[in-house]
Amino acid sequence: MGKPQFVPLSAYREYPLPEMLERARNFQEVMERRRSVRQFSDRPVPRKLIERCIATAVTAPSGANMQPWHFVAVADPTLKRRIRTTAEAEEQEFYAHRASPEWLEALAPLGTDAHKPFLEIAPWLIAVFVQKYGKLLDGHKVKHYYPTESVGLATGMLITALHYAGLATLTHTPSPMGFLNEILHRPANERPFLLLVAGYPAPEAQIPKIFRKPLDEVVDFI
Ligand code: IYR
Repeated sequence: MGKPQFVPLSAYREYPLPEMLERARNFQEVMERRRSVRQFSDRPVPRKLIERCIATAVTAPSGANMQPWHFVAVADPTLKRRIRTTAEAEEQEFYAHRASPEWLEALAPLGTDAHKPFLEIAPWLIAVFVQKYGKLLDGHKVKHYYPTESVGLATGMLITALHYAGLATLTHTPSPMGFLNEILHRPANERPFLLLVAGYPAPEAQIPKIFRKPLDEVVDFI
């Protein structure tokens, strides 16, 4: 069994309370400007920017610190085209047959359909995978704890990092997504979690007129 080892919490920084409130307010203002975007520009985004945002995502907490995630950042046009073609075929099935009437009704205000040109236009598609279990070099399996929750946390931080840097994103879940393992050559212990589309928004980008629930509806202080 690994013995715990401890080091001082030297990276923690305390701020005076007024400064904390100011920081929290400023960050709220930044995050309130985040919206999912479905019309992207083809303007290139350098790899180093995506890499930095992924480096932020992997600071997320994870069950037993197993870090059960894998990210594949795709800029290659041939791969993006394959992903688009395959995703659109699945989405056509989804919209025509698989989705329940109730689901289609819930999606109606978003104005989505099976047409996904952004999968080819946006400069980056970041496929996020959950490792259901880990694999040692000798092939032994390592149990992962709360892998889905952990990858959800990392993905939230990735979306935040990309937005904070100044990029637009779309959290995209073509269903089912198993084809991503095949196209991106990911092993059987990994399950696609979602596809994050990232880039500049198209100058003419429009977003659905939808609203966030008011805070008092989603929070109780007791
Ligand atoms: N995957 C489909 C449908 C879809 C599902 C949910 I849940 C959304 O929030 C949005 C869309 C699509 O991408 O069109």
